[in-house]
Amino acid sequence: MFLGLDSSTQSLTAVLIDPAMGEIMVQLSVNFGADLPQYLSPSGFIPGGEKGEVHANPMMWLDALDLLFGRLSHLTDLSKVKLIAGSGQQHGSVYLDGSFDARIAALDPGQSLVSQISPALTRATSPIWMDTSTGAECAEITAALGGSGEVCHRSGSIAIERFSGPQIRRFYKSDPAAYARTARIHLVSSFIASILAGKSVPIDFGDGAGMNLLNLSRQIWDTELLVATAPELCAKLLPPALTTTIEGSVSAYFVEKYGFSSECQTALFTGDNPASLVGMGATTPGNVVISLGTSDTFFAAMPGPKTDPRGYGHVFGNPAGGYMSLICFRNGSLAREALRDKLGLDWAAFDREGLASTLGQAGENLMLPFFGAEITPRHDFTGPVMKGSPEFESGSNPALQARALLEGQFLNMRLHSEWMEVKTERIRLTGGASKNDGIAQLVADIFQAPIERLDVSNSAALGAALIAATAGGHDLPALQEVFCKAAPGSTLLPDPALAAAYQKALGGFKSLLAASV
Ligand code: XUL
Repeated sequence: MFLGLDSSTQSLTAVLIDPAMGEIMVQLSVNFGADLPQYLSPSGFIPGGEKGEVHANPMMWLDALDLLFGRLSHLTDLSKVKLIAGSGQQHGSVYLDGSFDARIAALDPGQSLVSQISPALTRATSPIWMDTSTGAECAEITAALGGSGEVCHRSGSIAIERFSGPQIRRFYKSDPAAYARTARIHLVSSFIASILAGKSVPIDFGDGAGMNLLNLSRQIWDTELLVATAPELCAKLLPPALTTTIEGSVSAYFVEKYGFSSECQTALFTGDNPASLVGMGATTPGNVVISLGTSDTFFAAMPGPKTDPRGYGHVFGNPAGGYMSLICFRNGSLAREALRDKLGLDWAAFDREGLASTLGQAGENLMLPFFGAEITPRHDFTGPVMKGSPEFESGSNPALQARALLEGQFLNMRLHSEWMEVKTERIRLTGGASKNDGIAQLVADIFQAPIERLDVSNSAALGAALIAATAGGHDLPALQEVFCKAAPGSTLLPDPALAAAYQKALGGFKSLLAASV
């Protein structure tokens, strides 16, 4: 059996798979807020941060690990686990002194992880991906490199507030003495992987690319970016490595305490988005995952390290080899809900029947579907911009606005993923709104690609389990055939009759955007 762990913002999840049976044997989560209330982090982070700071207590992640393994060991025989891999929320960073490596090499199973590891922290809390406090540091790194284009070309993204490099710089500037005491900087992923392995292990290419520090095409830390970020930084990071690298046996702490076999191996951990790409069965170019949530995200495999010339998209390493894009759209469900409420509609207006009443006007009315600040494209919108028939613009026929909002969201996605130059052959739709057949059909029609929906609920943890099995010698495409199947009856085909209308609408959308920002 192979174990995948995912340490996400709100929970730590385990997925245990048996490739021979083709089955998920156990899925279990520890919820940080509900299960570890002593950390006062109901949503997985410390509330009330100032100036855009969003931090979490890294010891909470370790208590969650002890709790999860304790519960798992009652459910299943962990001695059957051959290999463990995992993923973590991207960008979060953990700061440790020179005692960390010795501490994790000699963990006493009679004590908790937290009691043994917490003395090694040089920074009590970890900035996580929701943190937006590093605007000044992003500007400084960008200036040192000679502009955003250069940072993007090297690292796969322009300097981004939540990315680990700018966060490291902010720590160095605000507490240089603690920074100097820091011997190791880990990501959430490599921190947990190190504890399992009983030694500091590298950051993988998937998660490492979310730091503004990795040279994407050379797959090594980028000297100029390191220098622009903070002094002596290279010495605090191990050289990055492939996700499927096996690091050795699991630490004796886990063998003695939870019954893992001393032969159980550990692989590197990656970011939750690269792991989701694996768990959604989308690691080969041509496959796209669109996740519909509070924000919408678009991610897809890419063969080469191409970057977004406009700097909106990010490029990470693909655990299966090659690269992947990640593009976030802030106005996701938030915008769908805002329009629903504004027009007094219910969700039926956004479903198959509601949308059928306006099918004749597909692509005819245009909406820039932004109810507030957007990051793709980056602009402080104050409300949607509309261009079309009077009954559309006035809202006298609300169904037209429901259609145009959804069309606008997916035309915007199509427009802002063109830089990848990878033809979309299949889209796997996930997240809350993906169950809506009306929305799913509209996505199929706009991208002119079939839509599939999977029965997968923990795609990052499943992806991690598949990475573990792959590192253990199994064939990833064969595993994905079994574990990442489309749910029966979930596939929708595009209507070729709408291709021309949406091609024209894409041009109109682009012009309207150019005129509005
Ligand atoms: C990606 C990002 C989030 C985190 C948390 O850039 O910030 O998706 O990985 O899930």
